Parts: sequence; structure tokens; C-alpha cells
Amino acid sequence: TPLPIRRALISVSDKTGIEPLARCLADSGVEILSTGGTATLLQDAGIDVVEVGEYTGFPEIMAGRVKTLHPRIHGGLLGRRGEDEAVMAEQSIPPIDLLVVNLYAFEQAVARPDCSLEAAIEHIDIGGPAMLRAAAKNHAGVGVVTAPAQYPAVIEAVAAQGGLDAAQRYELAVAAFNHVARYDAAISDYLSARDADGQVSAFPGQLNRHWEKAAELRYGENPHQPAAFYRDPLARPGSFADYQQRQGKALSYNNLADGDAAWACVAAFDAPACVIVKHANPCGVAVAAEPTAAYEAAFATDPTSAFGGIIAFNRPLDAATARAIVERQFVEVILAPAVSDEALMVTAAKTNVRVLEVPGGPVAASEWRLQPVGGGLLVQAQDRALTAESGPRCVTREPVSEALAEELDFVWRVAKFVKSNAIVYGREGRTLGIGAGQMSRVDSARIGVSKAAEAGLDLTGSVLASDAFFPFRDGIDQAAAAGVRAIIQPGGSRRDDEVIAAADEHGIAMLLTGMRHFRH
Ligand code: 93A
Repeated sequence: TPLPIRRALISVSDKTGIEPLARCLADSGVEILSTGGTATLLQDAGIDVVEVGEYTGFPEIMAGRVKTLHPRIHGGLLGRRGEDEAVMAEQSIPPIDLLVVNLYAFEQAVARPDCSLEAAIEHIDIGGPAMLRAAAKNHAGVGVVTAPAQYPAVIEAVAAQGGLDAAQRYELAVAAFNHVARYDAAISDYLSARDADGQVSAFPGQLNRHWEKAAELRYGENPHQPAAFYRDPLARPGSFADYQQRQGKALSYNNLADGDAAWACVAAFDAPACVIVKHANPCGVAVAAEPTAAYEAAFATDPTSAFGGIIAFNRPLDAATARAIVERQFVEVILAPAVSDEALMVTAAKTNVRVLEVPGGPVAASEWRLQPVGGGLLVQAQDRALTAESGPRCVTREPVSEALAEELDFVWRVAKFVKSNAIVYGREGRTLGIGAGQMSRVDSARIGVSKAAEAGLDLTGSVLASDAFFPFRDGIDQAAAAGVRAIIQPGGSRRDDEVIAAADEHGIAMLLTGMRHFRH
């Protein structure tokens, strides 16, 4: 049975939707208490409210730092119903049965690049969390509302049954503790990443980042592993986690993991690009004048592996490209910054195909890359840079023309997103053979060659990227035998001289980037 609401306290920073909620309460005969800005807004809307200062007999002081921190408020929220009535009557503390609070917008404030440490500190809400904790602790007798999205259900419950039932109060209390936990985590992360002068260190003394469950998944990497997807509430717009599903079956764990890999890779290109991913590795990448041509070239790299792949674009998906895909292959997921209605009409013929739109993307992942290890978490900056600041440097007798440098830049970008050891063969903005995830570099080089042969692609005149240096000359000899004419790699091996000599022997041009791109 729902508990009747006699008195409600409303104090909100985000004032969205507060007026209809307050009006519904007022119409049901609830006495409304409210703080400065909220009280003014409600009074201007013609709703009767009692100012908290008037209610406690103690004015708001210190520019609002102390407004609700009073026993008449906290006693009203915390008093045990059916137990504390005597002391409440003695101290003249009426019960407060409903609390509507959302906190000072700390996260938004610190997201602004010019936010000073002092400004951030002024956004730390004290009274709000205290009331939320009090009401949530006492959910046996009190309802606690923390988000505009909850208002409609509250309005409905008040209108239909005069109050909230126990299950609703419990659910709202959990949401309130989550609201406070996320808030405190944001403050703690912000402050522990800075010193007293506001100087930022890259990695805070502790990591509290609050993740929000975005989806229950059918299972994890394998059917016997339960799984869910959590979202970083501070993710940059256009990040993979912002995806909106336009059609298709529910996304699986592997769809999400591979979709993220494809999204990160396609974000590395400015020209229209297509990336096809299988088991977290690109199996075909191409840039072209328009998306259809990019898709066709990416597919041609390895049609066998592309079967059941994840296909990402950095341009809107049009009908022609959608048709080229669904007529040619079985595809699990198609990802693009936008999907035209015509394209959706094409994909609708294959109802299982998941079509995802990520507005504002592609944007590379958040600033950190996290990897759990037994009992801990490895945290590193994302691998954003491409080459050493001085840029790639030609070390061979054979020079590198501007056109060739562009071809090398393409395979180098792809290699960053291939699991180590990574070897990528390509030509004119398309991959021809990819060797991924081998324990020995020369094996990856060999696999790339046999992949190209399998797909009927000729490596004569191709270019090659290696994510890390060649430890021996054998990789260069093999590249020469395959027909490679130019190589891009970090350099830095003890045997660089031997490796460069081998390139000179074969008439191969070579750029050293001075930067390695392992990816595990
Ligand atoms: O400065 S506070 O920490 N001191 C308080 O006593 C207090 N009570 C409520 N901030 C306090 N609040 C917060 O004020 C609420 O959490 C809410 O975010 C905000 C609403 O203020 P107003 O109604 O003046 O816009």
C-alpha cells in the first residue's frame, strides 16, 4: 500500500520538468518546501511553496552554502515512521515524505576547459547529497526523486494512488545512492588528478569513474559467460558507445567489441573510408572517392574473412553502398555516422543485419585505454599519435616520392589497428594482405602474402607497414620476394643497419617513423 505524501521538499539544480511535478503535488494537497532558485521558479508559475528558510526559521546564508542543513529538514527526512513520532512532536519536526533533489552540475562545470579549481569547488553540493542520503536511507517512509526521467512515474503514482509504494521507493532510493556515488566519483577523480595549484597530472591517485549499465547482453564472448555493456557517462559525443541501433537483432558482446575496433580504425582516416573487422582485427580497409568504392576495395582484400564481418564507414551510409554490401555478403553489423532512409529500405530486406548510427562520429575512444589484469587495471593513454614529432624519415638510397609517402601513410594507419605482430600490405589506399596477431613478425609477413594470393591480389609494386621494427633482415627479404617496393616501420632495432642494407640491396624504399604501435 502506498504511503500518503503530506509534505515534499523540492530543491533542484536541473529544473527540467519540475513545474508539472510540483503542480501535481500541490493539486493533491501536498505542502511544498523549496530552496531559493527552485522556490522562485515555482512561485512564478503560481504554485504555493514555503521557503526553506521560512520553514526552519533560519535563513539561507553564505551565498547558499547553508540552506537545507537544518535538523528540521534532516529530522523530517530521517525520522522513523511509527517509531520517532514522539521526538518529532517534541522538537516540532514534521515529517517530509517526498524529496526531489538533483545536485549542482559539477560534471558540466568541470567539462568546460576554462573552469578554475575555485569554480569547480563552488560546484560541490553539500546539502543536496546529505538530504538524498537521508531520504534514501529512510526509504521505508520516504520517496526520493533524483532525475526528470522519473517524474512521469511519480506523477502517475500520486494521481492514481496518492503516493509511492514500497517497491517504487526502494528503486528510487537505489537510484539516489547511484546519483550521489557518481557525483562523489566525479569530484574525487577531478580533485585527485590535480595538485593544490590546479596543475593536472595525467593519471589520478585513484580511479572512480562511474559506469552506467547501458544493456544486458545475451551472453559474453561465449554463450556460458553472462555479460552486460556499461557506458561512460562522460564519453565524448560520436564515441562508439553513442551508437543508436536503426535495425536488426540485439547486439552481442562480440558485435560491440568488434564494432568498437572498426569504429576506432575508420576514425583514423579523413577521406571516405571503409573498415571490415573480424575478431577485433581489420580484414580489409580502403579509402576512395566515395563509400561504395571504399567498401568494394576493402571487401576484395579478404572476401573469406569478411563473411559475417563488422563494416564501418566514416561517411553516411547511402542506398548504393548498402545494396553493394547486402547483395555481396553476409554481414553482422554496419556502422556509420548516419544512415539514409533509402539505405535502411535496402538493409530492411535482411532483417537480422544490425545497422548502427553514431551521430557526430567517428570519434576515437576516450582518453584512456583500460585493460583489466588479475586483481588490477592497466591504464594507458590511447595510441593517438602516428609518428615521431620529426615525422617519417627516408633511410634508403631509393627515395620516397610524395605519392609513395601517401601510400605508406595509409598502410601505417591501418597497422595501428591490427593486433601485433602486425604486417599490412597495400597499394593506392587499399589493403592487399594483412598478417595479424602472430608471435613472430616473419610469420605475420608470410600470412599477409598468402592472404593476398588467396584473394587473387598481386603484391608487385605494393607497400608494406610493420607495427614494430624488423629484428632481422629476413622480413625485408621476404617482402622483396613478394614484390614490395616500399616499407614503413618504426626502426630502432639493433640491426637497423643490416635491415636498411637489405632494403638497399633489393631497391626498396624505406621510411622510419620513430614510433611503434603495438596493440594487444
Ligand atoms: O550549497 S549547498 O551544498 N547547501 C545546502 O544547504 C543545499 N541545500 C540544497 N547546496 C544545497 N542544495 C542544492 O541546491 C540542491 O542539491 C540543488 O542542486 C540546489 C538547488 O538550489 P536552488 O533551489 O537555489 O536553485
